[in-house]
Amino acid sequence: MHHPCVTIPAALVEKLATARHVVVLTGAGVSAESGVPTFRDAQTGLWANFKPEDLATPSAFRRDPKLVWEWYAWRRETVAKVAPNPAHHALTAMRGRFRQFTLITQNVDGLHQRAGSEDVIELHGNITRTKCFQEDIVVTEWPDTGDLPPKCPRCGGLLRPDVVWFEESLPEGAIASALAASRACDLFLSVGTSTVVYPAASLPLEARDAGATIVEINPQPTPLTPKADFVLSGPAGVVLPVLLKHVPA
Ligand code: BJW
Repeated sequence: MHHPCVTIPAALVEKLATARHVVVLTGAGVSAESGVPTFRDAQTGLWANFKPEDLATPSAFRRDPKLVWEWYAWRRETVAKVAPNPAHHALTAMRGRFRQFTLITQNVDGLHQRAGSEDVIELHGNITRTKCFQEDIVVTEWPDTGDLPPKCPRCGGLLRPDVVWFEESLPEGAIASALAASRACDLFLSVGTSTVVYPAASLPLEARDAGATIVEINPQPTPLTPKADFVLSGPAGVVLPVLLKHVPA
């Protein structure tokens, strides 16, 4: 897909030709063109009156586990119905073109993997997995008792999605590898993320402090924008395929 409005600056083309380790951090914007609503977009339909910030927390789950479970069930259905878009596919294709390539995502939708990306670092978990709220272990099967949320087959605790809520820590291995890659890369792409949620938002800053070139791909400005070396303002599904064309095969 070519888009006449996207021009890649010559200095970035040069950087793409010489970069040895590229890190990409993605956020909800990368899945927007697949039809997955972003986090800070107004929600629609049934969920229009709820703010994600008020649902994606342990206290929300304690207060009203059924509500939170049903919100995730609804989102799980959306994710199952949609497909990866040209942004996901461009990132999958990019991998083999650099000596080292690290794909880090804040998304829980698994669309990078469905587009064929391997070794994706998932910072905020995956909505298709379920774990026990009590024991914090992944559960793959449970008896259908009609309870919502369903109960843990081991301990009877409530089941919840295996995602990272506010105030919870990120999976240790995931954030450690993400941080190490960000500090070691020479080119860092921040794609479709508002860069307001920490610690994920610190990754481009760490990369920048370590001397990497920072590229932001987003139709809207973010707190990272003034700190980026290049800003490609547009939808990821349009910009990334154009960018890919400038990466030597
Ligand atoms: C497009 C597009 C297109 C649209 N193409 N782009 C330091 C400072 C301040 C606060 C903190 C701090 N450290 C920790 C905190 C607290 C908190 C935090 O960051 N709060 C801030 C909001 C103030 N962080 C945490 O609590 C984290 N845990 C933690 O730090 O543990 C230690 C601790 C323990 C005890 C107490 C306190 C701390 C955990 C954060 C977990 C975040 N979880 C969520 C939910 C996941 C599950 C689920 O999906 O339900 O993760 S929140 C939500 O935000 C989700 C996302 O991954 C994350 C980031 O959002 P993202 O992806 O950037 O989406 P949007 O919607 O914000 O933006 C979309 C962007 O796309 C926009 O810019 C659009 O313009 C753009 N766009 N169309 C390209 N076509």
